Amino acid sequence: MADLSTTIAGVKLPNLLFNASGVCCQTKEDLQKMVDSESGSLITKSATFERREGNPSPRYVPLSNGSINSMGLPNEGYAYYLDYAKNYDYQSNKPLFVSLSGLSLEDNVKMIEAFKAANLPCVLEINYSCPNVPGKPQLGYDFEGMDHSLSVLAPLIEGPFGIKLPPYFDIAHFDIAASIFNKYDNLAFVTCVNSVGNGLAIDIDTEQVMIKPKDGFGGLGGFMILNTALANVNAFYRRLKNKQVIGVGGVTSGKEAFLHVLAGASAVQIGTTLREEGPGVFARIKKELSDIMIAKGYKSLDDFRGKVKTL
Ligand code: RRO
Repeated sequence: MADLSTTIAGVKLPNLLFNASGVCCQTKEDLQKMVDSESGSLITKSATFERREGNPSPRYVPLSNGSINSMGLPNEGYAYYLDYAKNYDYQSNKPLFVSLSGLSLEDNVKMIEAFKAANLPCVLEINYSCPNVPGKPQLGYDFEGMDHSLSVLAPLIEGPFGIKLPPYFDIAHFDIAASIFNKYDNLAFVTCVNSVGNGLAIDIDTEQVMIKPKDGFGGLGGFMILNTALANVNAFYRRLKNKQVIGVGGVTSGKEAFLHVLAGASAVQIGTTLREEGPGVFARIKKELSDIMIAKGYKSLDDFRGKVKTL
């Protein structure tokens, strides 16, 4: 095998692959499946201050080239994940990331204060990009709001942390977002991308939308968003100083994982393919990526990270 190890926010991962928050990570049983898999790390479902049921079902549907979801932030409440993080065996297990998605800045402050008081070696990923809570626009598209949130949360967290971003589609937006992120020294990584928000899937036979919440509107994931994901990874890789990018979107095989690293990713998360295939996906994609690297003569991720050539 080629060397697939990486370091994120100063934490060493035995390999670059792990789950995208939201998949296989809501309950302790889900998280144990991630621990038992060949992933290099694991991340919890985005937590809110209180437990949430989420939106009515059907709220996730696989499509021919990806998926659509409007889960609505179902989670056990932050205290559940804090308890999990407190009892996690950091010595003998892979690193743990915890995703937080407060419905207000005050909720994020309260959750972060609780994690800080516990003084744990887990890494926080603050989710600025859930597209599916009715009546709550995502902060990732509100640059002033995101800057204000970071100005409060970054000093509070103190240590290295990351943020989960929505996809951006305009060069001006990459520039504005990067100029904000570069102001915060302990913002160690950005995770690009969350699902492409508010797509619509329609069944031609029934002439019905395919998921129930929000009249069928939901976040798109899987192979159909690969090129949007690669663009966001590369755009931020080029613009961010002393920060890392975690790539997510469209990874179905070692090939797409390789492309994410070539675009600049230091780690790669898997969402839709994990949901459809189960945790065995990590062993498969590790092997496929290693085979590609060996065929190309690359020994480690550093040999080709961010080295995509332009014409
Ligand atoms: O729970 C969700 O509906 C959800 C979240 Br929090 C997110 O960040 N991204 C997504 O596609 N779904």
